[in-house]
Amino acid sequence: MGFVKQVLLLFTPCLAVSMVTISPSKAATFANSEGNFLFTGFSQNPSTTFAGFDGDVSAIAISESAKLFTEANADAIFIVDPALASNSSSSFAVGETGDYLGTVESETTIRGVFDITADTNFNFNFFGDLNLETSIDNVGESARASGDIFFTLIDTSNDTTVDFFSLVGNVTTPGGNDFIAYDKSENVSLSNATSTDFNFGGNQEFAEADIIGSYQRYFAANTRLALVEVKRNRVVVSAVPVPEPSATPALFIASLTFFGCCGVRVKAKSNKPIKYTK
Ligand SMILES: [Ca+2]
Repeated sequence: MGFVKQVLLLFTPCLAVSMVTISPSKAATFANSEGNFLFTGFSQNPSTTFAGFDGDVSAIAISESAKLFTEANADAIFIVDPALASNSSSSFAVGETGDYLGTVESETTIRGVFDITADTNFNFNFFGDLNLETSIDNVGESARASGDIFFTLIDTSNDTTVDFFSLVGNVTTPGGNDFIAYDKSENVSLSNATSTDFNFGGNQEFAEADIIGSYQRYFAANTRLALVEVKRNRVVVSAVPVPEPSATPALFIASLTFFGCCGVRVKAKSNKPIKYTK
């Protein structure tokens, strides 16, 4: 799967970056969600294709000392002849000092429509990976990384899903709700090389999956079949003031008001580039 990752990273542009002065070596919170997917070996070329990607970042300083960085990357392509589709997206956020909230979302979508003639086997291969990582240092900090990848095969004559594959994961630090799991329909096959790995608990957590599989289905009648794949990667990092145990309610209210008044918002949004292939 290292190969798939390397190939896809070659053409993954940075969509958006937002930062409030930072030197990542001092990172206190960290979250990364990255996914890659590749479709090859189609038994026929598509009639029409679409590939799109999007990213959105936000870095909000709650206190004046806040330092954080957020970045979204995404790309997608669907080549018609010979048919090949791939997409890559990542969301990354790191916070260093102060109180802050950083959020990142990246998304890719590809779609190919195949006109399958009666009495034909339609098939293709797919490779994918999803990597989620989180890390915190102190009480009051939190990091979350989540991602989902799914593709469906839809009979466009009646908009019915005939087959599907899904991969979903979430890691939250601190706290539970950590998982990574995949599901599929009958005509989707996964190689024995497909694997998941994770470490849940503590201040550093991760979940990852490497997917290798294939699709094959016999179509007795003429069928217009759409392959639609959507991939999303999200991260959130935050550090919030931790009230002193001895603080009186009056002091706590005063500190909330202080942070509210001094909040600085820095936001960068992508120009939502959409790329079409013929
Ligand atoms: Ca956790």
